[in-house]
Amino acid sequence: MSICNLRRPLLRGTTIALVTALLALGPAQASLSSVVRIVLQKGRHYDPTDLFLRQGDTITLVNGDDNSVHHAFIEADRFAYDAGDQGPGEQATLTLKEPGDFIIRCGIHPKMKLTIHVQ
Ligand SMILES: [Cu+2]
Repeated sequence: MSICNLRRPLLRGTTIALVTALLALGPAQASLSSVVRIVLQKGRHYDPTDLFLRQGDTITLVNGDDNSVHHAFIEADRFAYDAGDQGPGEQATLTLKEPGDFIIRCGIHPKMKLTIHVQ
């Protein structure tokens, strides 16, 4: 019984040290890895309407409307993207693998445009 009481504080100290080490690693890894940008689909607009990104970055498209469905897509020479129908609150992701300028449109709202500039 006395052995158990002695071991508990030691285990707790080890756990705290491990968590501290992981927290210290987090920001360093984030700065080296790709970026995730949130784009809102709301009121028949993309917000923002222009995005500057690097290859490997990811866009998360979020339908911020209460009632509208959106359907983001890209038709480019080198690749195509189709998010499918996104109901209110739903998300879709797109990872950018090709450099260049591309326009993300909406299959339901023709005036919705988001220009992405990928380096
Ligand atoms: Cu739309």
